[in-house]
Amino acid sequence: MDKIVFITGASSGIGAGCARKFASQGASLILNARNEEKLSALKEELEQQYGARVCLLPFDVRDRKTAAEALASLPDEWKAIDILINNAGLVIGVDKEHEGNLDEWDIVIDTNIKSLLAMTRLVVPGMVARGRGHIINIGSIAGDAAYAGGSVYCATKAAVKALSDGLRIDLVDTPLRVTNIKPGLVETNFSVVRFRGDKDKADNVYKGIRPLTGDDIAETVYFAASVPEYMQIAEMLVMPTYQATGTIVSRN
Ligand code: 8X3
Repeated sequence: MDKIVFITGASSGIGAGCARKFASQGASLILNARNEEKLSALKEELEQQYGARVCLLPFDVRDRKTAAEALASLPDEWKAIDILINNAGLVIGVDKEHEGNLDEWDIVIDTNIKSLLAMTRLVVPGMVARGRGHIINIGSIAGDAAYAGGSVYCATKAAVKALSDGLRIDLVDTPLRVTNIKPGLVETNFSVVRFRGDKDKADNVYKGIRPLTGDDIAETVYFAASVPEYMQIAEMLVMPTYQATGTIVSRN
């Protein structure tokens, strides 16, 4: 795949899985995350393992000004981004809507919604001008229906669905494509952050079920990116076999 792929939140989980998958298929990668050390290690791995071309853009996606400056600073040969994977996202806590911490929710809302929107706003005009591009948003099964302890997170992922659908409408007269990938139970650092670092509680989320991995989701992202240009995968809901909805899971 001879494309330039820009991935936010690329230092671990689904983002790192996507980096590996796209690198293995010959894509050139612009990798973003806050953790510069992890990004550098991933760059080295991708260069050694796949001979991939990798450019690092470490910044916090919530920092709009730095994001704009970082993208503007890209060398010319990296500017024509073909695929934007809006992956950076998180949740903190499982509090009830009327009891939770507004400052934590600011972080969740700012990252999952406003940063995704900002990256879209920064990257998509160039795609429109070039007449090619694909925006792949990492939504969630949580965007389909609210569940206990997930109110704000579910709302942000419902927003990702609306932003994906809205962008698809806005781009309907262009060759650009928009995809919303909605993972169910995927074992990454996600639950550790949700439970504020409590590894035991995080492990419990995946107890008695074989969860998906970041690499599994990366396969679906790559599939959406590699179907013929006349085809647009609008959405994909992807979950373990023993999961039926955001809350119905068969464990043994
Ligand atoms: C993460 C999946 O099951 O925690 O988006 O809602 S879940």
